[in-house]
Amino acid sequence: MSNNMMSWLKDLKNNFSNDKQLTIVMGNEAADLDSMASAVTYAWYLYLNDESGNYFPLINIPRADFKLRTEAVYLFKEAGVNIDDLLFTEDIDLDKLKAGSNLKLILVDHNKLASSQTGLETVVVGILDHHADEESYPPAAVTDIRPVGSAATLVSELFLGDQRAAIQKTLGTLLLGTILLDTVNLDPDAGRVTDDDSKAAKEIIEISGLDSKKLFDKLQFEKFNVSSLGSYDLLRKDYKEWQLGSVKLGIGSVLLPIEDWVSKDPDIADECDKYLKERKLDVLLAMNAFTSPEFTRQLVVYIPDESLRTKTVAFLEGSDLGLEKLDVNSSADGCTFYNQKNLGISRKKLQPLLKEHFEG
Ligand SMILES: [Mn+2]
Repeated sequence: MSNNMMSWLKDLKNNFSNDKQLTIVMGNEAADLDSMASAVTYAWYLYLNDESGNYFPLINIPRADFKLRTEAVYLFKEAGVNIDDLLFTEDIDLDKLKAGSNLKLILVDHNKLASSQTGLETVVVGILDHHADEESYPPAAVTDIRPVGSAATLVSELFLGDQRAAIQKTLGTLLLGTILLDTVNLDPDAGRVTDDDSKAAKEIIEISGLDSKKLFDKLQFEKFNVSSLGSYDLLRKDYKEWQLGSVKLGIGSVLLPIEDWVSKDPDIADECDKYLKERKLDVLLAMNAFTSPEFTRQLVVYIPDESLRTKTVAFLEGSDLGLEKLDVNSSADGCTFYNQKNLGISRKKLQPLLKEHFEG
């Protein structure tokens, strides 16, 4: 038996096989920090209470996407967890396991499977979640679905109940960090925290001695710290695309001033071109938004087709965005850069304007 979470994870990864009976504990497909931390810690809890159970946490995204969750990269590292020891979607063949009658599923941080995973409903045996109950699982599944601020609170309560000795730095950091980020540092004004979250967090702070203010501030900073990401990852971190008539439009939301982006990556136009071609886009926009110290919006336009570019740029410059051309000292030929004076137009508002323009 392993009583150390890090060595348990390493053993799990080394002994993993798609050909034996497993109980997979997984978070939702958005794979935010809560989903990932709750899956890992709940699987650890289940193992501590049933060593023969073969509980495996699954991070429900491809490994290459993990680095986009910069707050999770920080928290797992701070906790001492080696990302190489975690299982991601490409490591596990859920359909094969199910076909061999080798799969049981426990869902955390969601209670309805993603549309790409609905074939797995019949093997769901347990759920730990804080979203509205969609009652989309077998009646025999054991569930704890309560509207608290974080699924990590539900996992914390289990450890506080009968595995208090396990609440050391690694586990405490994962659970407390997640609860704090989800509840905006237990702030009632943010409207996320419940009494259960506060109670669990306070007990973990007492037992682990962790500094909650320091942990929250660092997590909040890392959530918006995209300095580790290159242009390709900056574009896809928070990205949406639409087919609007004959035009395929992609808009990335980027948390960095254009000036910083361009000095980080002088080849920004090449990267935009690669990104656009890979996704077969006609129009690629980046909406930059950041606070430094004032909240600021900027816009990057990349459209290789000249006639489409001329028309689209004319439309954007004549719209309510309040665009002002930005002179950027770079070899970024092909990209057009703007300051966006109208701070009220987010991606959610710009998309319908472009839909009308391209489809109208
Ligand atoms: Mn959650």
